[in-house]
Amino acid sequence: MEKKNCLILALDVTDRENALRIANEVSEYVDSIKVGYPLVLGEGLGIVKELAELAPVIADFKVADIPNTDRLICEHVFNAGADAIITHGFTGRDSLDSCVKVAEEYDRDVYVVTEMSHPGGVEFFRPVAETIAQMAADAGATGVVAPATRPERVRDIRKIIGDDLHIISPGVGAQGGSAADVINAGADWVIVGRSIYNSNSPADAAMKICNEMKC
Ligand code: O7M
Repeated sequence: MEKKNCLILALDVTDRENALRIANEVSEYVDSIKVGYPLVLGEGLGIVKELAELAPVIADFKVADIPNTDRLICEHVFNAGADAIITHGFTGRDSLDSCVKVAEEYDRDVYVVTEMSHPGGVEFFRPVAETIAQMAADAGATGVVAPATRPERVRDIRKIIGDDLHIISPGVGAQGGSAADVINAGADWVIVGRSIYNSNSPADAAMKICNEMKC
């Protein structure tokens, strides 16, 4: 993903019409559009191809299965036109290797969740976040997902992965995180959903976040 605005839109609306309207309005401010279960379960995987005409699509399916099932999921998602996939890491190195291998075959990206941004994200993820981050680096993933609600954790995870891997960071706005703070802590991109798609003017909301970050 090319870094221009350091902003990824989390497009968690559930219908095609709203999705395309919002994506069109904000496309000049975002480097990528993250699509996950809410929209794909609402409209089908075909929405990925439509959105990919506006910006590269990150498929957020938090893939977490055995290597063979992960492979099948990644193949479907890349064939549908996604530029990147998000996987979990707690399923282990063989599962992650399977996703990275498919991504290499398709020349696409893989991001691995380290620690989640919501309050419950500290319960099970906190003790293993660094280990998952190290595994993502060792496996040749493109980057990791780390919480904008805890910039200090982004700093910790950056120390583990060094400068070669990217950090994409959700939790800005609706979850209380600050875009500028987490970029200063070492994130490459922020992932923002509700603060943009629930705004009366998604374009203005996206522009404001870009201005805050001065990326
Ligand atoms: O800005 P929001 O809170 O409306 O949306 C944040 C998006 O990021 C939403 O799509 C979440 O599913 C996602 N997300 C988190 O909020 N926290 C995480 O720890 C991880 C993700 C995510 O994108 O995982 C890949």
